[in-house]
Amino acid sequence: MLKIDLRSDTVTQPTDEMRAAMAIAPVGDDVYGEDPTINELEHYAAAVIGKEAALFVPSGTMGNQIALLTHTRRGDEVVCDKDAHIFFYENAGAAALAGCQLRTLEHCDGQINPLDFEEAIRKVDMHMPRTSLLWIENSHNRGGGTCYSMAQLDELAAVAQKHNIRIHCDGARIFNAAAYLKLDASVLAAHCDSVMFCLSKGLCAPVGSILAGSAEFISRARQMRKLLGGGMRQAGILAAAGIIALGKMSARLAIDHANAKIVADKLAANGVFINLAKVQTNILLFDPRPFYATADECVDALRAHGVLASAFSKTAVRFVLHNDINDQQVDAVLAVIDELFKKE
Ligand code: TLP
Repeated sequence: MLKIDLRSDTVTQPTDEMRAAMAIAPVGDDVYGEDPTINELEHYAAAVIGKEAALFVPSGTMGNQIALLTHTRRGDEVVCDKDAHIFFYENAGAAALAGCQLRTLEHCDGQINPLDFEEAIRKVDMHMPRTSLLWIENSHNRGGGTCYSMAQLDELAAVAQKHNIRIHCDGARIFNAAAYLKLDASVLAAHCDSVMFCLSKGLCAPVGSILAGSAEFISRARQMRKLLGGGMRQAGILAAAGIIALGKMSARLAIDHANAKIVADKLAANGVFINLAKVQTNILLFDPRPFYATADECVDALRAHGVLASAFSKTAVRFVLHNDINDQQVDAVLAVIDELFKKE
């Protein structure tokens, strides 16, 4: 039976080259700082993203939580948008671990308006928390893979600077944003005091993410990683795949974006409600009504035809294109769309 997995780019398999590199990677105890492959990945990642230092962490979630723990004090307020991964999918870690309150703002396709941000900043008052961090997500997952433009980032950064607030970028898919905007990822990260990006999504590494920032920030972050139990030992085996992910896999992300557009155009042509302007990267969201009453029903029908997708809300289905979806599989998805979304 056909099985095409569009649930997420987290499902990608490591490439043969990654597996070969993993088999021969020199390793050591990373908690002692002695894993040469992890050290190489961290130096390389810092250079690619344009920061002084970087830290290899087991997951994007841990990278985000370490960033919060490192930037904030208990009782601080962190401004993010109301669909941010940190708010939606991290088990209230901001409250449970860092003791922070998230101030969630409305957004436009995942992007926070600088005026809304400025309005949300607390004045100095004994009754109020300190606003210490602006949290942005680029590309934006629940926004549908949408990206901040450089002009939007410039404006947000100007407000943050004026109020002495630091910026963290959840850049789980920052290389997708960079490919869409035709900019270097380091340019997109330039205004941010810290950035997290995932090696294990569109870049296909089996495990791991990077947290990057100033040398001082990363030295404190290293301690927070240990606090959370994320100090790994001979994990150079994983970092070896990460080096290939970083060096070779971002150049092909445009293929996933082109495939996402092909699938989105087909959905639109069949009368499915999808905002084509929002299909910028490898994620697409669509509303399956009136063909299916709910996203869950649509996901079930797709699964019965061999296509796996995610229900993102009651009325939003998510497809994610990635390296393991080739041209034939894209064609097969188009055929399933023809079968399941028929105009009367
Ligand atoms: N996103 C996953 C799910 O958690 C929803 C997915 O399938 O898209 N930031 C962003 C923007 C993410 O999309 C994700 C994962 C993370 C952080 C967390 O990364 P991991 O899964 O490595 O902890």
